[in-house]
Amino acid sequence: MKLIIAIVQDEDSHKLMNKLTEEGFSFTKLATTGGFLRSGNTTLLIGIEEDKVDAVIDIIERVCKTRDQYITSVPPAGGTTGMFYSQPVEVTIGGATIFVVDVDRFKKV
Ligand code: 2BA
Repeated sequence: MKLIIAIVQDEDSHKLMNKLTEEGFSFTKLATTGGFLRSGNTTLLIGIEEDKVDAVIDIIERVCKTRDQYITSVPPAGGTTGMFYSQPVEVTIGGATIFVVDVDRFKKV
């Protein structure tokens, strides 16, 4: 058993969840925040058999797009000071950041 942790952009999340559901995969959606941009993204936890990992990654690759975003500053986590750039900086976000981890034990009670 494997757990895929997929961090995707909010813009792609509905289409990805629809596609995973259509294909019969179970998952949990978490509303998350990127540490660099401090803006919302979506993390999906997808528990699956090892032989299905590639199929899920294929779906994620097909659905999730890269997008360029210009930022002029990195918002502070909680205070009023942050890091400011004199020029807008372009960052390319996504398609998706994917971790595949082993699951020692999986049990539903
Ligand atoms: P954020 O941390 O908000 O990062 C958004 C985008 O900003 C990143 O896109 C990358 O292009 C850029 N970026 C991130 N850190 C940077 C830095 N120190 N300097 C310059 N540019 C930087 P992605 O790489 O596609 O990442 C999208 C989201 O995936 C991230 O949002 C974060 O939530 C997650 N992520 C990426 N790598 C991760 C990792 N190693 N561990 C955990 N989460 C990760």
